[in-house]
Amino acid sequence: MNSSASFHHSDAYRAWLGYRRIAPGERYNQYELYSSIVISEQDDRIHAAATELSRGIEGLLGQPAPLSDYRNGDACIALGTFGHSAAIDEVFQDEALAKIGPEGYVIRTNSTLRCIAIGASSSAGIVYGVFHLLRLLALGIDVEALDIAENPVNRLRMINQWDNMDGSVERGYAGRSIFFADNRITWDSERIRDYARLLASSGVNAISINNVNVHRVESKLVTTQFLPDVAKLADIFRLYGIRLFLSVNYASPLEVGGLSTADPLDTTVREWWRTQVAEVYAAIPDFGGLLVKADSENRPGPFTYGRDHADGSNMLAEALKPYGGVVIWRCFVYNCKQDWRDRKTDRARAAYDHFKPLDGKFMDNVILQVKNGPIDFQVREPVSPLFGAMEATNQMIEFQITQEYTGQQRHVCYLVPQWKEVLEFDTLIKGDGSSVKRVVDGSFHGNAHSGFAAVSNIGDDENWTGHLLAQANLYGYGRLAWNPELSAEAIAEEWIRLSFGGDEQLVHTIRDILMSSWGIYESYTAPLGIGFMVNPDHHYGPNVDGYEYSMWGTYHFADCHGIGVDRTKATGTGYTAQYAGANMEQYDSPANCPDELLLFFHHVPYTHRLQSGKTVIQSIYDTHFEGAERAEGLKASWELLEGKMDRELHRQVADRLAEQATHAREWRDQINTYFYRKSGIVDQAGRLIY
Ligand code: GCV
Repeated sequence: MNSSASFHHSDAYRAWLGYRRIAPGERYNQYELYSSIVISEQDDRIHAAATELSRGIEGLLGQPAPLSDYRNGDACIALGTFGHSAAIDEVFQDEALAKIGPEGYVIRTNSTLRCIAIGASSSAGIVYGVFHLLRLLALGIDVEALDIAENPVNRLRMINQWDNMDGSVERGYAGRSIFFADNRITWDSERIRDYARLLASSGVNAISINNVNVHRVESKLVTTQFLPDVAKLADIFRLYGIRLFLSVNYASPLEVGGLSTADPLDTTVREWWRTQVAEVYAAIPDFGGLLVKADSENRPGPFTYGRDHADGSNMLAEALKPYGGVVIWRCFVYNCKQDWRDRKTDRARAAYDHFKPLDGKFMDNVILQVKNGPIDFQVREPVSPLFGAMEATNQMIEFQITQEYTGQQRHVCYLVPQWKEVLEFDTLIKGDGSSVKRVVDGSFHGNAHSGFAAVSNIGDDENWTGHLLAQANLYGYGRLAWNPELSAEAIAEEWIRLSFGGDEQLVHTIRDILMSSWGIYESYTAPLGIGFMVNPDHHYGPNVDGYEYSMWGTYHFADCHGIGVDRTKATGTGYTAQYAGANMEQYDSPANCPDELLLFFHHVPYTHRLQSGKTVIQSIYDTHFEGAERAEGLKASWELLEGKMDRELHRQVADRLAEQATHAREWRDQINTYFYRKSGIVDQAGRLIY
């Protein structure tokens, strides 16, 4: 049993599904009218949706919403799939329904019938529709004349857990795994169900439950030893429209299959995977598929056998194909230890160099999962040039909700603005309008599969995410995957109102904190696109030369002459050539490169003038001072909210913001001192000589 069970009823635990009581008055009276729920289908998922609705209404109105039979003229909320429910078919008789896809829904108020109807073509659509209606009620929206039709923009909206079966979570900052302990699957089914509710309410429809670094014990998840328990997890997620996936170790045939090879072209290996996949589908008929990290960071892969990643992934795809499953193959493939005396080898180039030549060689149920940037979830990176560059290959984007390099949930860093910037980036691959969001929604190249994945930020902490404000990233990810057109600000505001209520000062204060947080974090840590500067292994900074994969020097090449990585075509690693047209030209030129990425693309003297007019060294200095000051400001803003929420909640965030402010000063002082010395602008005694 999970240790956090006793916390189940706290506000922090309920997160954005708190359904707090609304005050008596106009809205209360309006909502009260619709407090009985009608369903006419025997379907577990529709029942789960009705239970959610009833629970939500009870929270909001203080009285339960009973399930009742449909009687024309009785006010109700009716849920059902088209063609299977009298109430639904009475309300929805128009053409618009043809536009509702497999997970879409329509919500409509029919004042004659005194009914709010949620209709969909599948039970999953009903789940999403119910969460949408509950959101409206919790936000106090008028429901007298609703007419809403929604379809998700992205087909796959996936969460990747990096949970290990020993109960630890790789890059987890919110406690232990809620899925595993002591090399077994744990049975806090209430907590897992609540996680499924949180995910479904934001729009997520897929989850891989184990770390992409798959150890021997997790390799057995696809075997009969663990499949019965995995199937129970799949049952919980299925209720909320979420399909279960597993990460697999490429060397499983060796590790747990007793074979002498994992060569993808070996017939016994292929047969072994076919058998395992058949066993998985016997246990979980709607299993989503397999997620693979291969030939990366010491993980095994097809390279061991002289095969490429198309050979490797197609072997698994073939086994999954008869069941409609997919292989999600990560493109995070690079040489771990870089010898920085060699200034041509470049980790940033690796994904494109490995995968672009394989375009067209992957089966149609393989999806390449590409990290948003070419390095590794830094606070600022350019967008990976691989997006859109493979016309005949399915691609999806990978974000990191867990804040590995963005404050580890000890600092507030609302990441939705960063993700929005990535999605809006125009790759220019087919001229204007070739945005990343169109590549990952599949419309750009007309792909069969595509979508979003992100590394989760939850654990068994009472509030799920360690830092309470980090819940906004989990919520925001799901909302953005459902609809990338939503603004970061609108998502933040929605999350705040749902989580804390509608006090306007509170809403504005928290929104400002969230919206400024990414920029603040960037400015006191690693501005100008410099990246890393964190301690080895745990990746919490500051440590200018700490990055563990640089041999013989620093990642950023800072010496007395200059700083930054030369990735230009003429004199550098040639990485800029992976971008199309004007993007390539802009990044290749130190004069035109955006300031925020200058040191990612160029090695320049400290006296180089940025587009802002400042020199690089002055900018580093000022930015760190401003960042630390603004971090202090976040703490002060939060103080003003004392008394506006539960004391414990307030204190928890106040403590983290205080730690952040202290730590921001530490970053400021270490980074500024380091570069001042390095640049020769101060001597060892700290005296200015410039
Ligand atoms: C799961 C980074 C992280 C690793 C992670 C890896 C990946 O390198 O530090 O913990 O491994 O990314 O995405 O596979």
